[in-house]
Amino acid sequence: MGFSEAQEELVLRSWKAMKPGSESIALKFFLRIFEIAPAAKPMFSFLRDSGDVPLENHPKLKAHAVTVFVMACESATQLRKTGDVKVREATLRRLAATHVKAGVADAHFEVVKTALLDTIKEAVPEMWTPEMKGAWEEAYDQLAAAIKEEMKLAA
Ligand code: HEM
Ligand code: ISQ
Repeated sequence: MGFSEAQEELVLRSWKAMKPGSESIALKFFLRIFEIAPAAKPMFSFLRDSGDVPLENHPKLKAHAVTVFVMACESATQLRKTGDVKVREATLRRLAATHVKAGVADAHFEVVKTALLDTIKEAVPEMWTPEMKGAWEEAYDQLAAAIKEEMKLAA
C-alpha cells in the first residue's frame, strides 16, 4: 500500500492551516490524551512541575506537541518519496530513551493517535474527510512503529 502525493498533500495542507493556532491546538491535543487515558497523567513532567505556571503557558508542552505534528508531516513526505519512514538516528535514540524512561507502553501510542486525530478534526472541521484521516493515521502509525522499535532496543 503506497502513500500517494494526494495523501501527503492532505497532511501538509491541514498542518499549514493549523500552524497559526498551534498554541491552543497543542494544549487541546495534550488534554485530549488525558480525557482518553487519565492514567497517563503522571508520566508527564509538565503536570508535576507546572506548580505556578499555567499549563497553557508551559513552553515545553507546546514545543513537544508541535514536534509530534511536524514529525508526522515529515513521515508523510518520506512515505510518499520512499515508502518508508526513517527518523534521524540521534532523534530516534533520544525519543526512545525519553519514552522508555517515562514508562510509555505500546498501547499508549493508540491513545496518542486518537487524541491527534480528534484534535485535527476539531481544528479544521471544514477540511476533515475520511481520506485526510487515513493519511494522518498512516503517517503517524509508521512514525510510531519506528519509535516503538527503537524503544525495544533501548529498554
Ligand atoms: C516527550 C514526541 C508518543 C508521552 C516527547 C518529546 C517529543 C515527543 C518530541 C520531547 C522529548 C524528546 O524529544 O525526547 C512523540 C512522538 C510520538 C510520541 C513523535 C509518537 C509518534 C508518545 C506516547 C506517549 C508519550 C504514545 C504516552 C502517552 C511522552 C512523555 C514525554 C514525552 C511522558 C516526556 C514529557 C516530559 O515530561 O518532559 N514526546 N511522542 N509520547 N512523550 Fe512523546
Ligand atoms: C509528547 N509526546 C506525545 C504527545 C504529546 C502531546 C503534547 C505534549 C507532549 C507530547
